[in-house]
Amino acid sequence: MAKEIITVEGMSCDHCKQAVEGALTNLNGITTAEVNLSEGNVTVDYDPSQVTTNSMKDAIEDQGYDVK
Ligand SMILES: [Cu+2]
Repeated sequence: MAKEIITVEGMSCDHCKQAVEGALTNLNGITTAEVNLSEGNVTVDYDPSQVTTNSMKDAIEDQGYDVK
């Protein structure tokens, strides 16, 4: 398993948190995704053989947020 912290712009409330966490945990290979609203990032635990960080970024951007 690997861990990645992704900086996400535009998350402001609990709805944003749920949207980003939900989009990520829907991807195969992601065990947990936890948004930190005050820091503007999401910490993801994942299996690198099943999912790439690019797929995570696409999933976040599909929800309308910008990934740094
Ligand atoms: Cu929001």
